[in-house]
Amino acid sequence: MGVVEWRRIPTVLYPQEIIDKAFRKASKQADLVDDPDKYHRVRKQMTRMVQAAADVIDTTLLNWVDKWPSLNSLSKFDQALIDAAVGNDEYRQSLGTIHWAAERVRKISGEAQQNILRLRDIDGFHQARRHAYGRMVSILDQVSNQIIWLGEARDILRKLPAVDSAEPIIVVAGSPNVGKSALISALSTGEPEIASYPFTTKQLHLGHFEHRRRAYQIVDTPGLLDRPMGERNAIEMQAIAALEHIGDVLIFLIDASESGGTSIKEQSSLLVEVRDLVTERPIIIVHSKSDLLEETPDDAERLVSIINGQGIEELRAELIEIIGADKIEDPLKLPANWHVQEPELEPLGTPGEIRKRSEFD
Ligand SMILES: Nc1nc2c(ncn2[C@@H]2O[C@H](COP(=O)(O)OP(=O)(O)OP(=O)(O)O)[C@@H](O)[C@H]2O)c(=O)[nH]1
Ligand SMILES: [Mg+2]
Repeated sequence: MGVVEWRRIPTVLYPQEIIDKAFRKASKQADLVDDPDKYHRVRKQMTRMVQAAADVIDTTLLNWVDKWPSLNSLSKFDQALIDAAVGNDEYRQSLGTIHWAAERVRKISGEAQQNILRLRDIDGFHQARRHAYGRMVSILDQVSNQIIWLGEARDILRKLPAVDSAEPIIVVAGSPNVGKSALISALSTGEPEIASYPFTTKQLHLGHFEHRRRAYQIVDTPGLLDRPMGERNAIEMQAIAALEHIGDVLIFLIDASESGGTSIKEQSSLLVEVRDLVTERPIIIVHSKSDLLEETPDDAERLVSIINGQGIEELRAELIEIIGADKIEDPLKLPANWHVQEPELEPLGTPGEIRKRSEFD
């Protein structure tokens, strides 16, 4: 499971554009036919037109089906994001229908070519070609909704964050304006990428740093946790559920200066909600904007500031340590918390019984 390169997915043409492209190519192919005998020439031309048009349609459609990743091959996080963004059922169904259309068009072409072979008059050749074209257009009409869906989905999916689930991921959560994006910039080498979640108009940041050849990715959650869970719609819940599936560590950022506009009390209750949601990853609590704090809050274990750099390198070191400790160094060694069950052995019986049994073998 690597990173989904939505940006590499080819543009989706409109159904009419596919048809135009196919028929244009087919006419060019017909022009290339060179036979002094009209009967044979037209027969060859019509055969080539049908073949060429079907080839264009069929390869265009199958190329899409091919380039779009199969949902099952994706990380749970990507699946959850795609579900929230465009719907996994629609995704599967659209690709399936388009695959069906490609097969139909290929079949129509085969049938028409057979037909032309059997016919004995020039008018018949023309008619067979026209008939095949009509059937191809009708197939594309039938799947035009799916094709249009695919084009729109591509535009949405291209903006999703491209995280590589094979590399460590750090998620930064917290109330609005607490400094999530600023922290990601401070931890990142280079400018963070700008992406979006499908359910908020806010731009999210995806940064990374490297340590011992591993790329640590850091992604934030703008606009995802701005409201209490009870007030959310289904799509937003899905998005938040995606958080469950992502990341090795979650940083929960608290702005004790309250300069972001959310009271400490509200921030604490958000933390309780996040703890409920993210049960299988370590959550580390970090107090941001330490430069603005007049006194250190009692419960502040980690203080960071992007203004004077306080705590940033310490935080990075801690993240590396937490994630590194998770890694299984010896591939044969199981993690400490794994329960190894002794196999239940059948009683072997006495040596005498065993000997008797083996005599029958
Ligand atoms: N003084 C000070 N200001 C900070 C610090 N970190 C962030 N800020 C400021 O706080 C404001 C919000 O920072 P962002 O990084 O945009 O916060 P955010 O959590 O990403 O906000 P949303 O994405 O809108 O939820 C900005 O004006 C930052 O400049 C800090 O360490 N010290
Ligand atoms: Mg932000």
